[in-house]
Order: sequence, then C-alpha cells, then structure tokens
Amino acid sequence: MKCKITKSIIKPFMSFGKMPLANGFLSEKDFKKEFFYNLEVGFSKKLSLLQINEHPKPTQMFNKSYPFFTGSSKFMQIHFQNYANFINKKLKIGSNLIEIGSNDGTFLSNFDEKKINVLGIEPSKNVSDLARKKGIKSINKFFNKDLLNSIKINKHNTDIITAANVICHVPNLKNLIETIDSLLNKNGKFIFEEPYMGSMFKKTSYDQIYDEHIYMFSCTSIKKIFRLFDLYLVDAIPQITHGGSMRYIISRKKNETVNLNRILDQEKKMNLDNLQSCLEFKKNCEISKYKLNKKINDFLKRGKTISGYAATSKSTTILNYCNIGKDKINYICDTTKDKINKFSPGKHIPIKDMKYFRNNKTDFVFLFGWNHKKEIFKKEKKFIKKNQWFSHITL
Ligand code: DWN
Repeated sequence: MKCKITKSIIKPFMSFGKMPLANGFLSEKDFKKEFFYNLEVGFSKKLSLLQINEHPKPTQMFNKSYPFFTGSSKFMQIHFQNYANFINKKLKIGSNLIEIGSNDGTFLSNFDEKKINVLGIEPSKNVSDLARKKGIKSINKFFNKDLLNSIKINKHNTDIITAANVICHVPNLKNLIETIDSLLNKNGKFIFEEPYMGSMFKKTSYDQIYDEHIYMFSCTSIKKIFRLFDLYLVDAIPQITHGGSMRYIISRKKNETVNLNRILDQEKKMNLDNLQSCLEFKKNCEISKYKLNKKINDFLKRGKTISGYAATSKSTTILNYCNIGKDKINYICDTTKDKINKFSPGKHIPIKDMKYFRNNKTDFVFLFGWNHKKEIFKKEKKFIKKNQWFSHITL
C-alpha cells in the first residue's frame, strides 16, 4: 500500500449554509437542541473528487434508528434484483459475497444462501435487525479495519464485495479500501454503485449533497483513488437509479474496457476532472434557488396551497438552502413510520402519512422524491394531475 488518503479539508468552492442532519427528523421537544453544521463543498484537484468539508460523526448519522429502508421503493427492489443477477453471473457455488451497508437486506435477499455465502455488514441496528429477521446474515458494525479484529473472517477469501449508495457515506476511504483489499481474494472484485457527479451536474440536483454524502464520485475520481492502493477501475456502467448513478467495477488487474475509456473521455469534455465544472454547478445552484423561490412565492401570491411528497434526505438540503419553511409548505407526506408525525430537520415542516395526504389535498405538490417519479406518478395518478407536481429540477 503506497498511499495516505484520509479526508483532508480543502478550500470550499461553495456553501449551502447551516444544515441539520439530513435524516434528523425530530419531535417538537427536540427543536431547541437540534444539531447544525456548515455544509461547504470543496474539490480536490489531485483526486478530481467533490467532497464536503464538515460533517457529523458517522455514529451520529447511522444510529440505532436510521429512518431509511432500502425496500421502501418497489422500483428499487426490482433494481436490486437486477443488480443481484449481474453479480450472480460472476459467482459460482460456494462463493463468498459481502455487502457493505446492507441495510434491510433488500439486495442480499436475492441470493440463494445454499449456494452463495452471503454476509451483510450494516452499522444501523434497526435496519440490520430487520435483515436478520428475514434470515439474512447481517452484522451490526461499521465496515472498517476494526471489523476484521472483531469477527471471525478469513482474509483474502472473498470473491465479491458489493455496495450500493454506501461508499460516498464513508469519510475514511483509506481505511475502507484497505479493509476491502485485505478481504478480497486474488481474483476478487469490488463492485459498487453511487450517485454520479456527472448526472448531478447535468440536472443541478444539488440535493444529492448532504451530511451522509461526503463524496460525489465520477469515473475519473474513482480511477485515481483506487490506483493509489494498487486496485484498478476496469469498467463502469451507468444506472438510472437516484437520478443518475454509476456502477463501478474494481479489480486487482488493470484491464480497462473500451466502455470505461469512452466514459472517461466524456468526463474530460464535461470538465469533471477540474474545478471549472464545479464553478458552473455553483452558478446553476444559485439560479435554481432563485427560480424555486420565485415559483413558490408566485403560487402563494395566487392563494394556492402546497404540500411535499416524500420526506427524503435530499429534501433537507433543498428546504434549508432555499429557506423554505412551514409558512410555504403545509406538510410533507411519507411512507416511513419513523418519520411520520415528526418534523423535517431544520425547517420543522410536519411529516404526515399518506392518508393525511389524501384527506388534505393541496393545489400543488413538491415532489422531493423526484428520483422515484415513475413509481410515484403511477401510484398517485388518480389523485394528482400531472400539472400539479413540481420540483427544483425538471420533472
Ligand atoms: O444514499 C442514500 C439513499 C440511497 O437513500 C441515503 N443517504 C439515504 C436515502 O436518501 P433519500 O432519503 O433521499 O432516499 P430516497 O429513496 O430518494 O427517498 C426515500 C424516502 O422517500 C423515504 O422516506 C420513503 C419516501 N417515499 C415515499 O414516501 N413514497 C418513497 C417512495 C418511493 C414512495 O412512493
């Protein structure tokens, strides 16, 4: 191992201001002691890596009652079936498979445990317990070097390590990658999916940036990071999930596909390897904020009412950055039990269940779960007309 990368503070190129925990849905009695930090974004020229500077401790974010369940979206359940099929093709009977951040076991439930030895590592107790209840081997711990000392596990014996929407949550990438390195066998692969910086810049979907998303990756940054550990990005496959993601395939052997080289060229053209694209993104965020406030104020001036749909982590960035509170949005509806009857982080908009949404119709609905648009529109088409939906990005 040649390198020393730990997250270092870099000069920010933009700030979203004071932010609460993205998933810190809270009760009224806790308003006064709510935690805030400065959401500043920097860009490492060396690694072409977008990162936030300050963030709460991982134990503060991924705790015993983490309110996000992978299985909460039907579309994502199908996506994880397809992702599992993709991985299954690379395994044989008796192979060892580990998922980092296995949440409620949605992905691992697609494997036949009689054929594949699956193991999920999940730091949030509530979701890890849920996976265990489904019969999936899940260890309630953070995936890092300490894990190797605390559980019985053979080194260099894992065929595939996977993750989805997890690696950008881990501040100490050095520790994480070294742990992966010591578990994978000589032909082992690390395959993971993450929201894609290129899609975020194209859509100006700045709400992908919040405390849990410490990094925003591109193929260029992933290639640079893993190379430092003698591990190589060999292929990348774009995904439509979460508004545009990328599946990265890491191997011990350097053997880049034509497809990967094409994406890397595209990223150069988009300036994803340098600060220019970030400065453009910053400008676009400011324009987006102005336009969103104007749209909402116009609705209100016309006497219209607004509710929000899906109390996503992402909504915390939008509401706090754009300073939108309960004077503008009456409530946000959501399907998650742990969020219902609480209040949104920072802006304290009430979170209500879907029954409330049906009985308290508003003129317009802010779709915070815009990445689940297809699924939600289909579900709600009887109740909400197409022209009643809006978001900070084009729907
Ligand atoms: O990376 C992360 C992604 C994968 O999931 C995490 N850091 C946290 C979380 O982010 P998110 O909250 O922005 O994820 P989603 O999947 O965009 O939104 C989930 C929320 O939306 C849940 O609270 C459930 C809600 N929802 C709903 O109320 N009705 C979702 C769907 C599909 C629905 O129909």
